[in-house]
Amino acid sequence: MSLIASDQFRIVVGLGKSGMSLVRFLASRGIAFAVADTREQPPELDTLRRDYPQVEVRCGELDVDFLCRANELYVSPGLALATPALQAAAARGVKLSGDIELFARNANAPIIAISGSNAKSTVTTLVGEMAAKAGKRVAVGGNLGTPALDLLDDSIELYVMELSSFQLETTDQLNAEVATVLNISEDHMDRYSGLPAYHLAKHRIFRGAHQVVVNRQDALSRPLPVEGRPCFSFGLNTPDFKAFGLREVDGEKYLAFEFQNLLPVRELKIRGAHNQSNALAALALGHAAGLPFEPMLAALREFAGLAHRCQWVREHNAVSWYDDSKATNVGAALAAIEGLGADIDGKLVLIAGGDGKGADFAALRDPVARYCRAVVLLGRDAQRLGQALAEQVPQIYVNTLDEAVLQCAALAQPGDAVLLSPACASLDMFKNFEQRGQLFAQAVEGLA
Ligand code: UMA
Ligand code: ADP
Repeated sequence: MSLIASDQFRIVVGLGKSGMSLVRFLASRGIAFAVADTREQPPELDTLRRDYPQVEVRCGELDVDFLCRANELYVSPGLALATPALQAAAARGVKLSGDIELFARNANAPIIAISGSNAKSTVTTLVGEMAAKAGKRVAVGGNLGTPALDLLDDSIELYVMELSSFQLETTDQLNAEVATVLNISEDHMDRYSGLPAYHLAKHRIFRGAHQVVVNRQDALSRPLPVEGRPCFSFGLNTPDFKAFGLREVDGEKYLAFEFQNLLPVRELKIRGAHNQSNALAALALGHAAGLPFEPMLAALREFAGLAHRCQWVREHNAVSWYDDSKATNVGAALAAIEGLGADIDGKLVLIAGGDGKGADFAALRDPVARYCRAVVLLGRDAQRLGQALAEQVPQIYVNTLDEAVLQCAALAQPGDAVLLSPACASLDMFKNFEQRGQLFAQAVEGLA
């Protein structure tokens, strides 16, 4: 492959899920490429060697001269663009791109594009189920589930894509039919210089979008050049024109569009104010994409929520236990504490901690003081988290999740709820947030 002119040669940087989807895509189109990964043993190495033995792979430290053999690098989301070798290649004229850019160039159906700090997976899944109910041939994926390029299929009528800031960094023109940033709060501060840089990455989702959906209650969700593009909004307050929100009639709260009541809130299976906001966001996105209300509302009535997102696990001694392991940042834990805290008669016993990704935990101080009976802290940033919550409520430090569950069982009183909502990533102690949630549920099931 070394003799191929550089203007026809690509290098896939990163050999995880996205990298492997790029390999399949490029190989299927007869495009010449090689692969590089900074890890000695990237996760898909065996698959690559088995299925594409002719493809050159370089593992370990990135070699700039090697990267400069390509005219374009497809960089995996897990690898920061600031990586010196990537910047050196870019300085020598190599274009940095990614799987979502390629996906957008090759998708032959409208795209609903969903980003935000929290609620992406919930809203993406909901919109996918709404579209399926409306009889559309729909593909759902991206940061959630199947990598974008593996979804490409000419028979698809609608793509519903969850996109992370990492994926958007390498995307120039998404050209979505409808795009949204559901909300913005601090996340991934170990990768960005601050909130503005993170915000900027997320807002690339609006490039070339035909319509936008904004969160009325989060100014940071609004793209600057909104003028001239159809725009729908969602929020928990009363809706006006082109807006989804909540209306109350005779003590009954409804999801509503403009002046029309659509569905009583009590018919939703998902709990908490944050989930009402998610339902409204999904309706706004589906409506903008032309889905009729009836099937969208049918999907909403059936949707019981995703695993590890404020998921009810068990009732034990009149205490309810919830797994919100997916709350990997402060904003998510905040929504869960406030949403669930306001919904129960008793108090919360909170399990939190893990890898804080450089976040500032101060925003948790007041809601914890208001809703929590005690906090049980574990993981790498347990001490830092405890200091931010200082003296608000009793703090108990533990080393394992099993220990945390035993402590909570002793602390909780009838009518209380125990909530695992860590405000931190899981990777310091677990394989991923799913494993953290599963081990929590196991320990809870095991309580005598
Ligand atoms: N890595 C290296 N060297 C490399 C390439 C990657 O050390 O050369 C490391 C990264 O730092 C990271 C890990 O390997 O810690 C995985 O990175 P990756 O880019 O290979 O990841 P993929 O397996 O391709 O998975 C990615 C998304 N992962 C990330 O953005 C970290 C998956 O989202 C996504 O489902 C998948 O593509 C398919 O599109 C996961 C995620 O955690 C769920 N996303 C973050 C989040 O939701 O907060 C953004
Ligand atoms: P994402 O894919 O963006 O991580 P998820 O739908 O998986 O979003 O939800 C992750 C966590 O975010 C949930 O566990 C919950 O704690 C929190 N969450 C859900 N909805 C909202 C919302 N509307 N605003 C803030 N946090 C939310």
